[in-house]
Amino acid sequence: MSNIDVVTRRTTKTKPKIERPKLHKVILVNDDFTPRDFVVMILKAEFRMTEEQAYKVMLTAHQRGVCVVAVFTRDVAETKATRATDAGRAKGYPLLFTTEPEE
Ligand code: TYC
Repeated sequence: MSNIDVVTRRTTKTKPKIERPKLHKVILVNDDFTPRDFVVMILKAEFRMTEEQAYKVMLTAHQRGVCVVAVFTRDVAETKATRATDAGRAKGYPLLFTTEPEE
């Protein structure tokens, strides 16, 4: 290719916009019926918490009404909240985990 053939192309560079997926909180809701030990057991099993972490989260929900358990992408948060709520329901407890998007 000789120099005379060299053409200048206009290139429009579009910067790919990679958005961070919004994180969602899993929230533990207090009730008057689910045994404390059962709440701790579910927190350990579903959210991979230590006994100490799970106890603190359970106690915060017990005293304040709700406690943020952890944050995940929406799918993971919803799946974990549903599984944990269903585990309570299977034993006849009204244990409830909800999700909400982080600001
Ligand atoms: N309040 C329950 C009790 O006194 C224990 C409990 C704690 C239940 C937290 C739910 O999210 C909860 N047995």
